[in-house]
Amino acid sequence: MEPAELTSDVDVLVVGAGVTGIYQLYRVRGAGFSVTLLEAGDGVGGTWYWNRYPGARFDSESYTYAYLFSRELFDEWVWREHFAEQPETERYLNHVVDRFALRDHMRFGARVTQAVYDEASGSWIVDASDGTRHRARFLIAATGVLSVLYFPDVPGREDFQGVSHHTGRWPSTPVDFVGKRVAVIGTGSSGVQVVPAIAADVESLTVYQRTANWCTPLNNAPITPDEQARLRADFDAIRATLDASPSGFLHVPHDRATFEDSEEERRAFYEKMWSSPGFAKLISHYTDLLVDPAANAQWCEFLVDKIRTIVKDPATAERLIPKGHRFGEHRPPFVTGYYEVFNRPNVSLVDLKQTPIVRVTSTGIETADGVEEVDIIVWATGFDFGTGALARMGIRGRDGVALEEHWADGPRTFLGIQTTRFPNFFFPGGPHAAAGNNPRYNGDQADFITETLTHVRESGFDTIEVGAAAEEKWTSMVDRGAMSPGSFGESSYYFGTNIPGKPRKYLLNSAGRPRLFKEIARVVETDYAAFRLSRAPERQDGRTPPE
Ligand code: NA7
Repeated sequence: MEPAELTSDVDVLVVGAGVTGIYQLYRVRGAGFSVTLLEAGDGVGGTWYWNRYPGARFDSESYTYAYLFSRELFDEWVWREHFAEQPETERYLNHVVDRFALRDHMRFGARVTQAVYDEASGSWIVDASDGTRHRARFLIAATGVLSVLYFPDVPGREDFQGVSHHTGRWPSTPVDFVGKRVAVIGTGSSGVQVVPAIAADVESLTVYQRTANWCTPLNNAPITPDEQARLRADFDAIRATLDASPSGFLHVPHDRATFEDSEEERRAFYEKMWSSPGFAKLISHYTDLLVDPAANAQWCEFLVDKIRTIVKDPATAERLIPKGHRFGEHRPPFVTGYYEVFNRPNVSLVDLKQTPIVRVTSTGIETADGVEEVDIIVWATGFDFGTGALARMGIRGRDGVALEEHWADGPRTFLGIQTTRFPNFFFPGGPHAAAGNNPRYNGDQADFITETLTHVRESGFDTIEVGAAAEEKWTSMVDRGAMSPGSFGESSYYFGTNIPGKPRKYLLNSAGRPRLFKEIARVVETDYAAFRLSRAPERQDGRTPPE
């Protein structure tokens, strides 16, 4: 295929200017490749560009989520809070892009509509919604796991005449909540952030909850000048810890199991956990929290007490208590004043298991209990996780095979970065990435992809494609790991269960970073034996491509 007119003809095309795409661009530039980055939005940030709803913030510590590749960058950026709000994160990512002169390589408002592998030249032809066409030897989709919105198929959604936004496509002009009647649908990590952030402004707030979650306090705080100084002094140690941590956090694992402690000690420990920051409640918890149902139940009992103590109306408290799933079975949301909000006279909770939504009308939401008239609907109903964006980009590999067909029964990958039949195509931060602090794991993948591209170039080849055996081994390792007791449960969206018709396959890799590191080391030791490297037919010069 010969493109009519190319806007860019480069070594590498990166898709997505989120945390992973920015870093990938930085790395491949540093390795001397020419590169274009296409971004659908009008600015950088990816998740942190689109999810600008009130209350959106990190639940990984700001300085552990941030880039660690430059000490100067780490030193000069002053995070205001341990868990930064979206505007601060967006500012930070813009700062990084400008500081490292990456913006000139980026094209905004350019959503990839099609990416076709051209076998003869061993390159990708990529079309974007702004009418541009690009050719690149390597295509790297850093399109994120939470970028395709999910709207439930509720009758009448389009009929609503008021203001309506999904948390994952929040407008850049502020939404005025003051004095408005508001419905929030969905109580995952996004819903429980937005609810307390707007409760004081609105006239009324109705929260539509289908599944109650085990919410625990985020325990955010400003970073004091002393802490700022310590962070800077400890940069090397922080980086070393984060580079080695299985989940990419600084939290220190605990060394005791639940029933090794007396009831009194346990209670004190649970209080300590309740007051601990973010993911410490998973990582620094008793070692058996996620593997021993009895241990998990003890902690849940403690949380039930907390909910009943905080929420004054017993009926509301009961509805907020999760039923039928243990702590850690779903992605735990971390909250600031969420349960407390239900003590406000203007906030009410609808349990959709009792009274499901019948339809959205032009003026509100109808359940079996009648119509609740509202001015604003906030859809906090989640995303087509993991594979959503990749399956919608029109990616066509060898022999025109569509990625979404290749993955019709669920994703198949090696290292969560490549799949067979799609040479020179990589997807850091996509399906089969680890659970944990995303930038750390995705950064590992982006690093390895950069080394791989360099290896291909230095070996005089044009194309690289993972072999079927490596893909099968990695994919079955992921599928087996999904059944391990420490994994998220099958009812979590990490299995695609929130999307009707989506194959029920685990979309994370519960073996995490240690397994990734091990396999990368093996790839390097075996001189990339897991992959097939070749010369593009157009460039073979009569030489036989290596087997
Ligand atoms: P989530 O965690 O997928 O939450 C989506 C919420 O929307 C969840 O409460 C769902 O209830 C609810 N939902 C989904 N479909 C419906 C219907 N049909 N009716 C009512 N409610 C529904 O997405 P978030 O945006 O909150 O968080 C995504 C990630 O962002 C999070 O994991 C962090 O990594 C950051 P359900 O539980 O399915 O019953």
